[in-house]
Amino acid sequence: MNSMKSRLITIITISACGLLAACNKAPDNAGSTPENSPVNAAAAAPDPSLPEKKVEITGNDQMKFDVMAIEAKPGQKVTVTLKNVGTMPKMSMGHNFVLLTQDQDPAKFVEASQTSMGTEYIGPDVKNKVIAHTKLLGPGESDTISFAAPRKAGTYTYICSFPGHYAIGMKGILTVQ
Ligand code: CU1
Repeated sequence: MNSMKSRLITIITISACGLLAACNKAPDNAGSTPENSPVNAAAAAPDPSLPEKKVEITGNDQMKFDVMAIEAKPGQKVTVTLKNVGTMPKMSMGHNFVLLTQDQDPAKFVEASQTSMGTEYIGPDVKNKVIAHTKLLGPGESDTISFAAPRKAGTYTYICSFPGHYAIGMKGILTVQ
């Protein structure tokens, strides 16, 4: 009886491993077009008991966001619209909004992303450090994204990841409290 039970457990364990292995091989959305949806575990559903927080941000040819501080409650739905109000071409003056996880140094994120033009300056090695991001926008373009504010209170940095822009000050802080 006991040996039958243990054999059964062995079989179950083996099939569970098989399933997990299959899961690990699933594609990780590494497509050529970056998605607007959050890409990591912070992509939890927003808390429906909280009102939506709407934020409109502009980015300009001076490499500045006009909104450098956002406040939200843990789990609150945040909708960000970024508009590029500049006139310079996207190739030389594109802007995006990239909200980073707390364990990511923004300067290192930018460094790891500076050659990733094909994925709008979100590097393959650091894309899992992004809570949410817009598209890279040319002059006059805008993009709107929604995400749940992190459940963990604290400060989260958002940046424009176009090379050089973060260093010049194209950044802001989302405070979750
Ligand atoms: Cu920018």
